[in-house]
Amino acid sequence: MTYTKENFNNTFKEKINTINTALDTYIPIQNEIPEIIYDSMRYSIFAGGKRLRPILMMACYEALGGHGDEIIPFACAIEMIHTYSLIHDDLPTMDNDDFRRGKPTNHKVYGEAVALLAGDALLNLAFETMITAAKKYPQIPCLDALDIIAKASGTRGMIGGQTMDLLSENKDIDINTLQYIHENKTAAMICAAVKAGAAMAQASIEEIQIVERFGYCLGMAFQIQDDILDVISTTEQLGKPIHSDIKNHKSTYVSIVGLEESKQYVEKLSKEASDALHTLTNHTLTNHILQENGHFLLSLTKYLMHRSY
Ligand code: GRG
Repeated sequence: MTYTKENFNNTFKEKINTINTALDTYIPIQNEIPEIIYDSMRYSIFAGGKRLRPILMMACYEALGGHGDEIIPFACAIEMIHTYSLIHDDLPTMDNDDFRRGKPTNHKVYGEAVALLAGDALLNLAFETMITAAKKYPQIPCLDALDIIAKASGTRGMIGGQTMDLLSENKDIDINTLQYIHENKTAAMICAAVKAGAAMAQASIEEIQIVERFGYCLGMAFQIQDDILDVISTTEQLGKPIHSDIKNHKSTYVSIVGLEESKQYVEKLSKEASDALHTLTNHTLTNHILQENGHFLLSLTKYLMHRSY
């Protein structure tokens, strides 16, 4: 099945609903003290993210033959880690942003100390959620997924990228340093999402390598598109202030190689991501359900390349 824009949007919304329903079960609503920490965690988790990483993980899992709800705790966990990183990134000690996902940032509502703890709590809850699932489903290679996600969110992944980003503020960095930042801060978690999905589906080493290539190219394209949107989009569309990179004295693809070259690079990376998926759909994904998920991933790649928020 090839996705029309309408079909794609509907399927995307269905997948968001699945994730949101599951996330709702993991964070207590009321009657558990201290209430403020749960309120603060829920505030950012349900502030309206695209759920890109969990959706990618689930689609890869299903495209490579995985079925059943075993993937759901891992998909929710990666969204918890992503949300923690956004809460911390917005803090005054980091980017000092007032809006995220179209709403006041966590620390603007709950104060810096609670926002910091809410981020910490989401990170802990992510690992607790995955460990509980690993104990429940001994027949699934859950530890592989845990390993992939732990590494990608650590110092050789997202935190490494964020640290280099901080060190690079107010400096003229070269393209290799920027490449390191983008690869680690953003692409690592996107790549981890698809790789963990493939690993849990017990994909072959060759399939995991193709999926990894797909995730890397998609993650880089996604971040460079983010650099572009910071320049050409609007605050209303993005749900956060534009020109934040300039405000924070950060180098981006646009500031280093210019807008046109950045757009061309996004196209090149998106094509490479799609080529990787074609390899999977043509040679590996043998039945209807697997192919359908492959086509969904192709449409998602196209959608991300043309996104305006
Ligand atoms: C603080 C440890 C730590 C890490 C921060 C992810 C990150 C690293 C910072 C967030 C700020 C930022 C611009 C990161 C680049 C990646 C990116 C574009 C994140 C936003 O992801 P989306 O668009 O957000 O998937 P939603 O809100 O849709 O979930």
